[in-house]
Amino acid sequence: MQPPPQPQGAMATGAAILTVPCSVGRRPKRSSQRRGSGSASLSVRASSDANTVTLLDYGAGNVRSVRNAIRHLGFGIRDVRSPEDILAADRLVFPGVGAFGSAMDVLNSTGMADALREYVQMDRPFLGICLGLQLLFDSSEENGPVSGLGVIPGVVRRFDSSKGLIVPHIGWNALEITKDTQLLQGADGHHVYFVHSYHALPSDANRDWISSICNYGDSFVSSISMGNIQAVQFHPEKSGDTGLSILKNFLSANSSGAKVPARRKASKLAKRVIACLDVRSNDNGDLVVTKGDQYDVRDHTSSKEVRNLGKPVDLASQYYIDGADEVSFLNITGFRDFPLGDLPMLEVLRCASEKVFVPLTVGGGIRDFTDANGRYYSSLEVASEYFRSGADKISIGSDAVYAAEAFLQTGVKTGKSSLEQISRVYGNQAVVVSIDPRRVYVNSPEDVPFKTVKVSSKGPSGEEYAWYQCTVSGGRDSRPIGAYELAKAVEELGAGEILLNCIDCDGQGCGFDIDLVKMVSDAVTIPVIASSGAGAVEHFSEVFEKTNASAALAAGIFHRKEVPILAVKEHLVDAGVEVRV
Ligand code: 1PR
Repeated sequence: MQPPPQPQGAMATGAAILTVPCSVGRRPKRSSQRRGSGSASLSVRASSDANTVTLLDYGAGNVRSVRNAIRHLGFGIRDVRSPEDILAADRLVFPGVGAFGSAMDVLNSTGMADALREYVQMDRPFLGICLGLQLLFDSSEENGPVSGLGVIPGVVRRFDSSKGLIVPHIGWNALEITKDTQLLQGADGHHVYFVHSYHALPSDANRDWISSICNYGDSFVSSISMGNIQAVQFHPEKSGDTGLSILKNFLSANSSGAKVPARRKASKLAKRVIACLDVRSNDNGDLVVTKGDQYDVRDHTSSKEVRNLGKPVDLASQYYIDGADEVSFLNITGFRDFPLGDLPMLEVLRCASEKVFVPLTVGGGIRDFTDANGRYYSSLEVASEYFRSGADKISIGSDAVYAAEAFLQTGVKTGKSSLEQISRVYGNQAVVVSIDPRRVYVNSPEDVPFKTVKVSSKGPSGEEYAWYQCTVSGGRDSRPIGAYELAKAVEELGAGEILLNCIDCDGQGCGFDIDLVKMVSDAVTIPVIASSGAGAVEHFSEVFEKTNASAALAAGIFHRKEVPILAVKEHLVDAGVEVRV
């Protein structure tokens, strides 16, 4: 396994040494009590660079997006390497990543837990993000119960999916601001991006801390604020302009907040519109965005060239500006090439993540691999490199099909498949399974051992039913498993989301395969992204009205500039579908 990502950046130099007390408290003391009284413990280096923020990256996952957003806003980053660096910080950002229990293990064993408690108790500027909020609480049920930092009374619980609630909570949701804070100025009425399975519960004991709540199944704590201590459950670094302005409110003490009025007040979890870029090298060796018709990406002319619809980073940046809620890159020849040998693709991710402040997913070629020199790479290493290069989620295609087949045959979860390993280390919210099914018509459900649907349009010989046969290697090989069976199996194996393509509909512009999307989105409790076939704005409202899809993805209509993303969003608003505008 590849070592966890290492923090980058420089440490403070030439700073003065002070001493501070080491004690634990629930409520930070006001700033008049900063630095000084009580028994000496950890040394503090005072630094005064107003444009530098200290980042606590304990190496458990990817915080590249947070780094990119901070740098984009014009601030430098100083990395924490020891507890003393925490106490020396003028402004500390703590983007917690990974699982609650392992994060606390690292913080306790390095002495950083005590330093964090002390920093917070002194009421020094602090911004926790996601797990960085949860860790402030007394305890979490994740891998536990596990004790947290104990700064805020209360517990962290898993969302309850037993009544059909889709978990993880992934997407753009609305904040209900309960306390006037500088941090959230400008955020009222806007959507922000969440991705988590656990949440802090509001209670009488922690009411004073809460600055906003959010509703998903139940109300949960979406941000806290007390003196200089702030934390948010959502990801400001992935929440577009709204998130960047929240981050700026924290980074520049004098920022007044972006007072951009919401075009429409956010009220609940929004349906997402995702732009997808199928990427591969063309015959000249240039990495291009291409687009297939039923997965055939070559021109139907004598040249048979790979269609070239633009440059990956340029298109991704444009889609971000145009209002895409997420951008996906699929390395469509990854199944035959080794992704870590594809340095241009990794560079694409790095560059895109510096410009795109909504979630980035990357897929293609995530599997175990032995290169020409006999060096073995695990799928976890491949995924880790994608995460390090700027991906927020990775997407697994072919390898997930093999894992699901093995699981359904044996009934045993070996824990060794790429899907299981990656979701164990990075969390299931970071793992998408991409399904590439092809419709197979049958006369009766009894004809096949797979789940069928009664189709809306009969087959060529009048068949009334179909099953959806999964494929691997970009549709080249068909497998003995249906999309329904695959979706349920990968949910059990740890997938956090399903990207549901349909080879028959890909590039046809005739709409999503509603029968397929409904069947799969009704079968699982993880989010399903409907993909393939969008040709008009009405196709998006149709898929959201008729199925349980959480997001809809399109490629061709955006690349060919036939339908702007904003037109899709405006149509969805008119149709009464909640979206981020
Ligand atoms: O099997 O783990 O290496 O992953 C390969 C990935 O590459 C899979 O996610 C697979 O879906 C994708 N892929 C492989 N070959 C192709 C191809 O097109 N020849 N693209 C391919 C899949 C489907 C969507 C497309 C939608 C929307 N492309 O990505 O963007 O169908 O298109 P539309 O709006 O134009 O209809 P592995």
